[in-house]
Amino acid sequence: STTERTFIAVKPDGVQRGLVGEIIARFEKRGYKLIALKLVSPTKDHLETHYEDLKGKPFFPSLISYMLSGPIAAMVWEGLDAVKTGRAMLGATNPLASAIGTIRGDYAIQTGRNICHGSDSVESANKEISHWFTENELNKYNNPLQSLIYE
Ligand code: YYY
Ligand code: MG
Repeated sequence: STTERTFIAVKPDGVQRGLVGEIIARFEKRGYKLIALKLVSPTKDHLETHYEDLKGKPFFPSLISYMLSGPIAAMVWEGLDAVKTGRAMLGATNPLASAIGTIRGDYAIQTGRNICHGSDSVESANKEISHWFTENELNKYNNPLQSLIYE
């Protein structure tokens, strides 16, 4: 559906490297609709819940300290197949395995500094969106461009 939503975040390295605008621009230009956007410094608890499925992995502690190393640009994008296409736009988890033309494939080298996050399913997108945003922060507006993007 054209109202599918995904949670996309620019991680601390991406923010500090000045890649927020570039990443937003790619989603804007593709035709996705921006629903929510904020720069946040979440608690350790918040990040551990966000990555709770990875608790127990050897890289979990370093992942959490990486995510705590600076502010994160959190956003929600809406549109047809937003979750799957969002992941395709980010590229593979390991940037060296990401195709050129993807965000990670163009701007990152190592898995532990892969600059961005994207929900991996509609179910986790809904969970992540409500974990990072309040209902009030999810903006409701009509974007007339949608009639040019969808047939
Ligand atoms: O969804 P995605 O970010 O592509 O990968 P996940 O398997 O969910 O892992 C989340 C996050 O953890 C990844 O973006 C980097 C980090 N990580 C790591 O540091 N080392 C690994 N071997 C796997 C993941
Ligand atoms: Mg993931």
